Amino acid sequence: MPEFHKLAPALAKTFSEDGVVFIPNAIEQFWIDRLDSGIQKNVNTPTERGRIWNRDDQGRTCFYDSQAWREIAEYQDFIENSPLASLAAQLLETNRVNFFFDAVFVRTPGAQFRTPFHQDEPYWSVKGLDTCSFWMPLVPVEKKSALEFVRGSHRWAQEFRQMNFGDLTSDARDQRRELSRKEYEPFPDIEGHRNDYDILSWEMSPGDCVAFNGRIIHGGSGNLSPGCDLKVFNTQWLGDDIRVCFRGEGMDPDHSSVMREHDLNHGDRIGTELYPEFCFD
Ligand SMILES: O=C(O)CCC(=O)C(=O)O
Repeated sequence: MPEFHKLAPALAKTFSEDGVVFIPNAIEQFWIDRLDSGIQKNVNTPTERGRIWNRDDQGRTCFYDSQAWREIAEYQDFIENSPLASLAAQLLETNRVNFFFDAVFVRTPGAQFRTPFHQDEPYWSVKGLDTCSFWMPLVPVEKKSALEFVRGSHRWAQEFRQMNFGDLTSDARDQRRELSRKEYEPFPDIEGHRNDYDILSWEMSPGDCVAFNGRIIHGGSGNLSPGCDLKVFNTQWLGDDIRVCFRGEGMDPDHSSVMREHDLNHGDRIGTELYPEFCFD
């Protein structure tokens, strides 16, 4: 049974309106230490999905891996027993959430690489508004190095052309196709017109997390001061309106094969042992 961490109800309203909330002291030190040891294992022995997202000319890197939770006991323990499931359920104002997947972003000291602005849910094998992701640093983060969010953008109606991360990482697994029959809006140039947008970010300490909707525009992180590294453990959770969605553009992570093996097809409600369910009655 996961721990329950009671949130002030006002946070769910802010989450719904802004698409993002900062939750100080969400996680106890016990979990930070546990995840820290999990990340160490993960970096030393990446899964087949692990990759260096960016390496600069000084050898500083940003490592990415995902869906390692069944292989790394510390991650599995955290997902099944930490208060995160309860936080997701409260923010999504439901009593039932499913775990979707984990991801880690590990930058070496001084790494400057910033993740381009994007939305997450358009890349996924599911569709819907009821999603909640947690960006959780295991080390202190200066505001200039934290993930940034465009307030309220999860509710914008446009369907934007998302970044092809394959152009950035030269990794085939990051490739995204362009669908000729689909009309996309050009992705807004947030970085070039920062003053035109309401951009939120927070200075953070280990134990704090930022919860955000999978449709909110977000990016940044990196820009680390000399000597500062950044280790982030990230989890994604799914709520009531989420349905399986196989997308022609390509998916990351692409769960279509494993979903089909578990009899989950386009349009189905999420479930099965692939996506464990947590109920809070
Ligand atoms: O930490 C980062 O650089 C990127 C994080 C991100 O885009 C995400 O968690 O969805």
